[in-house]
Amino acid sequence: NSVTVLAGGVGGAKLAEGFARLGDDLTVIVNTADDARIYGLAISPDLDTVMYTLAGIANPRTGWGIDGDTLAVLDQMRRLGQDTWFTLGDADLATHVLRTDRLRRGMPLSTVTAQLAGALGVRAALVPMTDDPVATVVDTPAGRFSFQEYFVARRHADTVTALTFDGVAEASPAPGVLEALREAAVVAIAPSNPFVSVGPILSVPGVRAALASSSAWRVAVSPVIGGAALKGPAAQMLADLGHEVSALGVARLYADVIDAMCIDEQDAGLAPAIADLGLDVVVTNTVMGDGADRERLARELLAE
Ligand code: GDP
Ligand code: FO1
Ligand code: CA
Repeated sequence: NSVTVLAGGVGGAKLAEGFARLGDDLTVIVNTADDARIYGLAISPDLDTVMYTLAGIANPRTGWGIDGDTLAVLDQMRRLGQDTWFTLGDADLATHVLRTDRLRRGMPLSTVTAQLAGALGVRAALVPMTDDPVATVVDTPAGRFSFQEYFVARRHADTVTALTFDGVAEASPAPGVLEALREAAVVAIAPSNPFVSVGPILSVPGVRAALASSSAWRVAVSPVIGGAALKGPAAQMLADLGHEVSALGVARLYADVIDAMCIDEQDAGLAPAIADLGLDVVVTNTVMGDGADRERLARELLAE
């Protein structure tokens, strides 16, 4: 089976791990609109979350960062009077130092990512949505914030009035992205945030059209279960931006580019309304705890 997953960070990484455990020929296309520069270093949180998860070294408590990492550098940054709201672990910093150096030498992000993932033993193809700079900007009643300021520094507490993906109109899909959408047998949209994780990927020129016309079987897994997100601002964003806060609200966002919607058994009652959108509905346990859960969900999707 050749499988392509569209992913943000934590939710994306979990489903990608499920497919990776099945040993499929796997490509993961990852959001880069969360990328930030901190202490001059190029940080790609969603790429690193997927990379560390597939490498088996992710922090299981947070989903991001490296398991067992320490904070000596961050502690020293604080002594040096720096802001330390973004928790960069010592081992994690090695990734950012190497990425920053290679980008500065002119290497595309997709090549940097393939090298880092390869060095960590990741077998799947890990591909950024684009090699070009794209940055999510969040408008709120308190002002305009970069994505990480909104999400981490302000703990995604602000009402979101608008989202802009700066640079996306001028961006091109990274090498392999369109092919992975067109040539896969299955394309899965992970249970990632539809607005700030999947939204940027689908906004890269050519991506939405490639998915819309792909002959792959296309399925999206809802990140909203029982009207709530398992973590993060997905449910709040649905509400703030005027959508129904449910798996049906998510299904409506994707209806024109998917064949099937996978929802949690808690939401079985929404199946008829989702079917009315012209979609097949897969109802199962979509809560992914350990690796076995992730693998089971991936297997169930492939069985459809
Ligand atoms: P981020 O970039 O780290 O914020 O992560 P993503 O955008 O990839 O995923 C965030 C979404 O994942 C949240 O809306 C969660 O509700 C959803 N999520 C996390 N874990 C699970 C899970 O096990 N099952 C489902 N269905 N959704 C999940
Ligand atoms: N998320 C947090 O909520 N707090 C942090 O301090 C934090 C640090 C961090 C460091 C490296 C990295 O790769 C990711 C990190 N994340 C942190 C996660 C990440 O920024 C967010 O989960 C996503 O971008 C939100 O979509
Ligand atoms: Ca993210």
